[in-house]
Amino acid sequence: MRSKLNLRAGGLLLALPLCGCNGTQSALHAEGQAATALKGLILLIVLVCALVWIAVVGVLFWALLRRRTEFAAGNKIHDHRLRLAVYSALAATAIIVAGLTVASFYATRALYSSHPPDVIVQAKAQQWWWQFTYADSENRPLFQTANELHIPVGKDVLITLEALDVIHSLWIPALAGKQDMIPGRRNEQRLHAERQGIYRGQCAEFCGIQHSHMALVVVAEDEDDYAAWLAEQQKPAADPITAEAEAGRAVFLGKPCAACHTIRGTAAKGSTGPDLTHIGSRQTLGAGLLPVTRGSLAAWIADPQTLKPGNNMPLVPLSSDEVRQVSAYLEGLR
Ligand code: HEC
Ligand SMILES: [Cu+2]
Repeated sequence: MRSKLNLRAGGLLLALPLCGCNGTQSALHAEGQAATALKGLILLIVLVCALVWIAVVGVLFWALLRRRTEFAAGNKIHDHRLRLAVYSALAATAIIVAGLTVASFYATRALYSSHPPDVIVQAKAQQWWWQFTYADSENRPLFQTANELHIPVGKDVLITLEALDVIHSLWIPALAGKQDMIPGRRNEQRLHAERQGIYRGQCAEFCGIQHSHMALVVVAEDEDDYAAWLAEQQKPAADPITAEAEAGRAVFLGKPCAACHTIRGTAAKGSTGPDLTHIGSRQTLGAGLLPVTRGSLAAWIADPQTLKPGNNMPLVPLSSDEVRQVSAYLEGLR
């Protein structure tokens, strides 16, 4: 009974890694140029190592079986045959290592492109969210957003990477390799999505208590959808259309919220937290923590420290009416 249970538990444990393979965040579901090059390299190395393993284990068994019969016959292995075997193994090792080195050189080269990019985004990582600034072709900032990237399919996107506090790392496995974001240093990442889709990325360098809740969404869309999104995002915030949302705006502007958050077109010009100008159009809040809905906005505003303990937004005491009004206002910011 016990061993059966153990077996089952073992089976479950073995199956656990498979849960990670559902596509939106998997290096094995490559949908970007860089990710495709990396996937080829991963599969090549796994294949070669598997063949080497099979060969080594095969020789081991052969030796074990042979030893008995040889012993029985009182034979000794001839010196020159032993030497030949050792030299061939050395040569095979050198060839395999050199071959994999060349393969990884070419795969790495495919990650960098010297083309001028079609889109430039400046990314700043901080505990525990991503700030994205879209820029024009001269790298002049157009607008800011957070935790969600939109990119046009088939175009070259350059992301400049900075970190404001500790080391973070940007990793969108289905699109590209991983690149560190280091305070005081500028790194770069190229994205080139081959297919439309929504991909998930994740901070890949342990950066503190909420590291696991530092995710991002990447929406790869066709050129028209991308252009429409870009145009919407550049606009200032929509005016509230209900009395409740109108009251919510007044609460937001009258409370410390406005000191930490920017809502373009209003007096809120803070920069400690994410730009909320179009928060209602984003898929998630809290860097992938919850989907954006009226309810999750209210829950977040009422108590951000229970939903994402230790994050840098303090609890701002509001009455339940105020929470309702502010969440109505923010949900309307599409
Ligand atoms: C001391 C600065 C500060 C104050 C005050 C503050 N916030 Fe925040 N806020 C933050 C930070 C930092 C985050 C990002 C937290 C994270 O995801 O780790 C955030 C996140 C948010 C988000 C989620 C945004 C996103 O894209 O994920 C919303 C919505 C929000 N704040 C609304 C408010 C409202 C409403 C108030 C006032 C009641 C307020 N904030 C007060 C700093 C602040
Ligand atoms: Cu991080």
